[in-house]
Amino acid sequence: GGKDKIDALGRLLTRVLRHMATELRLNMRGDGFVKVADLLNLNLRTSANVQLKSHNVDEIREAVRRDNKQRFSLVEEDGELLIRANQGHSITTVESEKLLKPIMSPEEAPVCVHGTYRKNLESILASGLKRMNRLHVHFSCGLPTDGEVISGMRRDVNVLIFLDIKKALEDGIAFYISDNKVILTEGIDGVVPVDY
Ligand code: HQG
Repeated sequence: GGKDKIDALGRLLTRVLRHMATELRLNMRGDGFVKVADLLNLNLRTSANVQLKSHNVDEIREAVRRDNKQRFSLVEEDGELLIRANQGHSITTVESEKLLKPIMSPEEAPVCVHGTYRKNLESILASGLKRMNRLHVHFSCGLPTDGEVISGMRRDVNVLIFLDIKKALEDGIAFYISDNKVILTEGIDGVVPVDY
């Protein structure tokens, strides 16, 4: 039905805006925004087998609205509609300082927790939290048990790693918060050491 098509559109938007802009030669700004018009011109199909070209602006708006983790931002500038993913990027076109807001004090992030899986734990405890394919290591500012949908970790994680963000900030590691309240860091060369 229509819902499934919109969900499939949302999943494709996530992939394109976080990971594929460069290879698709999509014109993306340092703050991650691209023109919706450019996006709708791409020769891609959603998992519902719908051509991106046969979707329209209203359906993009609906996909953004329906996204439970508020993964996207839409803005209008100079009469043009722009869209971005709020976090989760692997493409290096985006710049942390332009996409995200710096965290200045630990009070801005009283809880900072990374969700992962038991199979990763031994490796994490040996080598720290790595950003892997993304630009940042991701943390949530709350727990799934807080009741709300939490951005920054998956629903099925079975290990929670709490970060001493106060200590990390004191040691000069930069942290940022996205529009959908995910806490992000490049750590030290992509790694948050075990010390924290
Ligand atoms: C793990 C989704 C072994 C890390 C989520 C994670 C989040 C290590 C995986 C966002 C490791 C990377 C980010 C080490 C880290 N050894 N494993 N040294 N260091 N890992 O997808 O944090 O929901 O790149 O624990 O919800 O899982 O789609 O990062 O398991 O918000 O908005 O390596 O992606 O966003 O996986 O997820 P990812 P993530 P959305």
